[in-house]
Amino acid sequence: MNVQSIADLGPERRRALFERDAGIEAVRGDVRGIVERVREEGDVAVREFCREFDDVDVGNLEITDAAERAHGKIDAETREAIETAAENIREFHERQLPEDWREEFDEGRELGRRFRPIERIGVYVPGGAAAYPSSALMGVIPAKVAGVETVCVATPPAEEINPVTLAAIHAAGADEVYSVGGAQAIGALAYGTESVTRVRKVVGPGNKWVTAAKAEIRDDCEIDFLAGPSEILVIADGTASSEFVAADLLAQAEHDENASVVAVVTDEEVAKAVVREVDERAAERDREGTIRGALDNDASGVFAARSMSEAISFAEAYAAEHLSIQADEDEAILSRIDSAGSVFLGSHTPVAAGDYASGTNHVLPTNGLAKVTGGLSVEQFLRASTVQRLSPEGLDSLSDTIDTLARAEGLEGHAESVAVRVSERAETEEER
Ligand code: HSO
Ligand code: ZN
Repeated sequence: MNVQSIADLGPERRRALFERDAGIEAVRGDVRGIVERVREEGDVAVREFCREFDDVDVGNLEITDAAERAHGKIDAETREAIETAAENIREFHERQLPEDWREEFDEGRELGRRFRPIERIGVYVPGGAAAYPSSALMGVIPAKVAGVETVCVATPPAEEINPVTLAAIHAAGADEVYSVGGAQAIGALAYGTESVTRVRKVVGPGNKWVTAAKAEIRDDCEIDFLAGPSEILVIADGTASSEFVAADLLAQAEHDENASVVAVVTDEEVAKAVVREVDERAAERDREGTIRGALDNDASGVFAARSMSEAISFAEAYAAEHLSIQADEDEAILSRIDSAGSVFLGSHTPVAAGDYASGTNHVLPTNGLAKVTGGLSVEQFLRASTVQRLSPEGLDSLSDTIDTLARAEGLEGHAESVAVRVSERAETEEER
């Protein structure tokens, strides 16, 4: 890696950086076939795909009991770490619960909102090479906090499914657990099979097949959003520790060779030190291959900014999944940025803290989606109804407005539904 100046970036590089693509389009065709077969053939197709892709003959698809047992099987230290993380995640998400409200706006015009949980939710928990027990906590806990009655988890089958993943699924409070992964899992959750009752919404991260399958089902079943490979953008100035910045880049780079890891630095010396540090440390890591892949892709790099304003414009255009600000005036910088999935302020706030344990959610918008959405939250598991009540006076004072607009739309019936009430009231008043 070299330090590159933002001023020198050509249009192609800018496109790679600012119009990132999860690479899901390439697998859409194959995934469509899988989802359709699951929809038509149910369990038979699910079992066949488990054999083909996971090399496992699954017996019972439902493994809820196994998840319960796994909790007792893992070591005490891991169980405690799961509990601590779960507690922090629960606390943060409880804070997000909205309250029902009703308020009189003008006399006789009472309006409000009421929130009700979605009944059945499907949470995908990645397994296999990338087993993420932490993602089980991030998907299931907010749903349970929202009051979802049945949270179904799907996780890939294996000769022996990672017991820590199973234990985390159980600790998070999942109600049903299924041993099915990939696109076939998303199809089963969205359309149901003999063993899996269909859900109303599917959430959670996954590889490109899982993500493509979510894109495939979204006309028939709600989804959270399409979450692609990890991203981090660090804004750093001359006060930043190059060692810390490099460590954060390396951490997200180890997820996936398609991860996008970026530092934008206003101090030339710090920028050079970050590059040096990243190169040296990468060589010492077990996952060096994946890390190098991520560092070398066109959506990654260490960039020199001529001013903090230039760095901020870059970060705003990039709209990172994770934005880390390791600079003197971090709060002032943050106040100038609107687009970021999750923000990490100061040099003692590594992204890994949010990945696991501080309490915020790690299922976050990637590929610039932070321009339009935030990460997984309690609200995603709720639907809001509006409620209203008008008194006779309240309706009276709106009647002219409604009448004029209804007639402008040529909808006489609408106007009349108001008029019958207003005239009835006028008559009873006359009689008195
Ligand atoms: N950084 C990942 C989440 C994760 N990290 C899971 C560790 N385990 C995407 O936000
Ligand atoms: Zn991570």
